Formats: sequence, C-alpha cells, structure tokens
Amino acid sequence: MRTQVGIVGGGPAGLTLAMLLQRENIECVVLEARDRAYVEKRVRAGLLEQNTVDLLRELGVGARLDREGLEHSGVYLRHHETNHYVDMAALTGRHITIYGQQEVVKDLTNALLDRDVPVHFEVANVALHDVDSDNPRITFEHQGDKHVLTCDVIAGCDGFHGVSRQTIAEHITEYEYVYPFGWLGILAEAPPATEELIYAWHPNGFALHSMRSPNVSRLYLQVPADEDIEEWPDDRIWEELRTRLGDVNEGNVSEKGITPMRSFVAEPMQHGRLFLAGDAAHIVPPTGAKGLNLAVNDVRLLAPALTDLLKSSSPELAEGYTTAALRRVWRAQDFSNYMTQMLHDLYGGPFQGRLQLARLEYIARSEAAARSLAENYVGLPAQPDF
Ligand code: RFL
Ligand code: PHB
Repeated sequence: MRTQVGIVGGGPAGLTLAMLLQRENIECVVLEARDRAYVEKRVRAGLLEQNTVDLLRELGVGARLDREGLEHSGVYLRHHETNHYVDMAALTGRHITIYGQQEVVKDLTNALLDRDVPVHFEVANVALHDVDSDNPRITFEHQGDKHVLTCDVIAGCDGFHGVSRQTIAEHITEYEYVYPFGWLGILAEAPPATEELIYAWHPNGFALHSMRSPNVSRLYLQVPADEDIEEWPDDRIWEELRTRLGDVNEGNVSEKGITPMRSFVAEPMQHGRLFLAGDAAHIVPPTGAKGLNLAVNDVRLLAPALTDLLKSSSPELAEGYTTAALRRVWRAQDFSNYMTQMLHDLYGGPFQGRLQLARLEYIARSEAAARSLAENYVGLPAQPDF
C-alpha cells in the first residue's frame, strides 16, 4: 500500500487534516485504533472558537453545526453568589459555539467517506518506521491482516497516548506541568439552567456549567487529582453543583468521569517526515477550552505546508511548521494556565484565594482586562503571526 500522507489517528486533528488535504487532491489514509461507534460517542470538548467554526464551514461540513450548534456571545464569571457577564461578542466581534466534539468527528468522518477518503477503524499494533527517510512507513494490523503503508509524509494525530510522539522521543524536549486536581464531569438529561456558560470560583473549588443542547447539560466540578469516582454518587454531585453554581436543573446522569489536568508541550513538532498535530504534541487544561481548537489550528498550518512540500517540493512552510504552530500553542498554554490559576482552589490557602478574587474583580471593572480575556477565549484571529 502507498499513499502521500499517512494519518495516524482519527480524532479532530487527523480528520480535519484529511479534509484539508483532500481539497488539494493530496492522497491520504486515516488509521484509527478505536471502532467507529466508540470514537463517535466519546464525550469530550464542546466549545468551538469562531476560527474552528469558520474552517468547518469552509470545508463543507458546517450544515448540521449551523442547525444544531449553540452560538454564544459571552460567559459568566461567578463568585460569592454573583454572576458577572463578560460580553465577548461586544468586546471582540467574535462568537463561540457549543457543539460536541463527537458531533464534529461524525460530520468529518461522513464527509471523508463520501469523498472516498479511506478511514480505517480498529487498526492495531501501529508502528512508524524510517521517519528520517523520504519513504517513511506505517505497519499495522487490520481485520486480521498485516499491512505496510509507505508514505511521503506521516502525520501523527494520535493524541497524547499515541505512538507517534514516542517514535521520535529522543529528538523531543517535553515541557510538562501536572495539576494536583482534575475535573469530575457529567452529562445530564436536563435543560441547562443558564443561557451562557458559568465559570465559578468557590471556596470548595471550581465548577463549570456548560451544555450540549437545549435539553442536555454538561457540568464539571474540581476534585483532587487522585479522587475516586465511587466517592461521588449522583446525589453528592448535585448537592456540590448547587453549592458552587447556584441554580442547576437535575436530570438523569448519562455519563460521568474524572479527567486529570496537565499542561504539556513537545518541541519540535516535526522530525524528518513525521509531523505531530493536536494532543499528540500538546495538552492544555480544559479551563480555557482550547484543546480541540488548537488541534484544528495545527492542521490549518500543516495542510498548506504539506501541500507545498508534496506538490512543488517547496520545504519552507514545512520547515516553519513547528515555529508557526508553537506560537499559538504557547499563547494557549499561557491562557489556559491563567484561567486555571484564577478559578481553581490551588490548595495554597487564603492569600491565594484573595489574589484570585482581585483578578476576577479586575476583569469585572476594567474593559481592558475583560477584552484581553475575551480575545484569548474566543480565539485570536487565524493569521500566521498568531
Ligand atoms: P484525539 O481526539 O485524542 O484523537 C486522537 C485519535 O487517535 C487515536 N489513536 C490511535 N490511532 C491509531 N493508532 C494509534 N496507535 C493510536 N493511538 C490513539 C485515538 O483513538 C483518537 O481517536 O486528539 P486530537 O485529534 O488531537 O484532538 C484533541 C482533542 O480531542 C482535545 O484537545 C479536546 O478534547 C480537549 N478538550 C477540549 N478542547 C476544546 O477545544 N474545548 C473544550 O471545551 C474541551 N473540553 C477537552 C474538554 C478534553 C476533555 N478530556 C476528556 C480530555 C473536556 C474534557 C473533559
Ligand atoms: C464543555 O462544554 O465541555 C466545556 C466548555 C468549556 C470549557 C471546557 C469544557 O472550558
């Protein structure tokens, strides 16, 4: 088997890259470890930046997003039982949209299969070889058979635990910070009790009220990193959500889990003919809602770089990929860390709590502070200098 770009991983990064390459008539094959039903059900991100929405529309996969996505103009920052509205649309002219990551994945997968781009699910024992050469190879098993896929380029879009980054580990510097807390997240069959998202500071810890549709709420609670989910029966979750968020509408809990939180960057994002994109190269804590959007931004930069490399043998953009992508990655790292530090119990005592409240007050009182938060949150314009 041969293709121009072998894409490892069928999450948002891999699938969006495949769409971008297909548009340029560059051949690619997507290899995904999980089965299709699992990938399309996996509940993860929900908040899309304007840049991400614009790109999905441009790729012809915006129809359902336009029908079902919930466009938002701002968020509430809450402390001491008071919600302060940050009107992001007024401050930046841009919006954010709630539309589940698994819906994006479904739309992209359908569009790729419609366009005859191969997406192979349930591949096993994926290994990358000779990424230093002009003919890197991917070996894998699919439906009981062993395959070798020879490529011009490999895109490692296989998430934080994938094989791609590990293949070039000796060429990479890793920057990492692991937070001493995580998020307990639930999906509840209940209409959201708020029009806009609420990010809440509370002495008991952070909470977030988000949603997926007019009938489904997505809610999160800060818990210690080593917390056992068994300690959190539904009644305790609802009580704690009410304490931290005020009004919440209760409903059947259809999904429940604890996500650890880390900040992580791998530099460089390329070695030889292997290019990393998305969570394979970087992780942000979810407080800034940047993970999925960064993954999409990486491939927005990677697609023209690979197009130039493969169609006209021009390596300049490919050589500049790491620098261009990391500029936005580190900006998002800083923003996500800032949001996290401002809103979570950092287990640092009352002094830290007072500093957090001073930051929240500053955003409520200063338009400059609110605008800075807003332009980062809605996403800086998708230009090469950011
Ligand atoms: P993904 O989505 O992890 O996809 C990688 C894919 O690769 C597959 N894979 C392999 N395939 C072949 N061979 C192998 N050896 C493989 N190993 C793995 C995996 O099965 C998977 O399908 O990475 P990608 O594409 O880079 O996308 C990144 C996003 O998924 C991630 O950043 C976001 O979900 C993060 N995130 C959020 N991002 C936002 O932009 N807005 C949000 O509101 C937001 N909320 C969140 C989040 C992540 C969360 N969790 C659970 C980590 C909320 C949560 C709770
Ligand atoms: C979500 O809806 O899952 C969500 C929203 C905002 C965040 C993180 C997660 O910051």
